[in-house]
Amino acid sequence: MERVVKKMADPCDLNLLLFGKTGVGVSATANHLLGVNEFKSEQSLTPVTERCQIHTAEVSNKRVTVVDSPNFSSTTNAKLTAELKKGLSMCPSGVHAILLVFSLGTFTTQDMEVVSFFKQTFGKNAMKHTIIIFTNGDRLQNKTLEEMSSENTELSTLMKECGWRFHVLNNNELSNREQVTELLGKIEKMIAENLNSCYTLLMFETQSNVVLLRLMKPGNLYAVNLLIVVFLGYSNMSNKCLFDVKTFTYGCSGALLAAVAGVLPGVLYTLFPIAGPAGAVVGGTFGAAVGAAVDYLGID
Ligand SMILES: Nc1nc2c(ncn2[C@@H]2O[C@H](COP(=O)(O)OP(=O)(O)OP(=O)(O)O)[C@@H](O)[C@H]2O)c(=O)[nH]1
Ligand SMILES: [Mg+2]
Repeated sequence: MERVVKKMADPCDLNLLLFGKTGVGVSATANHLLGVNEFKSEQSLTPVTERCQIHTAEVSNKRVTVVDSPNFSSTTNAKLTAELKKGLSMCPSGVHAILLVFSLGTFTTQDMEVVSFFKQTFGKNAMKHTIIIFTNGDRLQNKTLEEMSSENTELSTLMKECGWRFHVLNNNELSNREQVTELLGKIEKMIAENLNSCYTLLMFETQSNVVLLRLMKPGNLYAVNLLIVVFLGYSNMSNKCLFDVKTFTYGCSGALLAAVAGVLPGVLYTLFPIAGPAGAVVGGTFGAAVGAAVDYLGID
């Protein structure tokens, strides 16, 4: 069962994590929120932000801490996940809100990839802490955001999952602090609904483990086990320099026996369904190691 730790923070503190596709204005939003120029933000054909960066400033009588992150598509998913862990560890009590940033006007295939990466990496728990930010508010023109989002199923689904919490920002209009005050109001409303709980590094890591466990599906583990068995048969055959079916079968049988021995405790412990195949893999590997040692020592 997933452990959800609710951490309380000083009500005057506000921790925010910003994340989005590269170039949509994540760092510009971070600067705009804090009224600073701490996060490098510029028009560029290559990603500008490469590491998570934290900065705290006082905004509307609150100590607001913002973590800017390297954005989706600027690195591999594994590296990005590791960097996001570092970012979350910068706020030990967790973040009150995740601001998921998109740019108004277009919603491309890459934006959809951001959405699926976000859902998979941050997990369901993150949704109640998420507010969607649309930058380039200067491009909204005559349509309402509801009208625009209804044109794209993925976007409207995401907005629904985030409880229709969104905010439009024009980062070019820095003198208009009203936009920031309004956003802080939305964040505070969400925090109250979440009883001041935070999205924590633990939740993020638990989600990463869930993704890892999905890869360890019983089917995958049995396939790995089969490979080990065949490999031991082959290595037994080549070690003995006897390239015949009998020697190959002996090798396979050794690994198979060890695999069965490994699978039994797993199957008995039925509460954990991957324990059976995982036991087979461990058993098979052990069988392979013993087989190799026996061959190496010349025992027949
Ligand atoms: N017109 C307009 N430009 C914006 C807005 N927000 C950001 N920009 C511009 O978009 C460009 C990219 O902004 P960044 O903040 O560097 O974008 P980022 O998402 O942090 O990008 P990387 O760090 O490179 O991944 C900059 O030139 C910003 O001035 C906005 O609301 N309106
Ligand atoms: Mg940036």
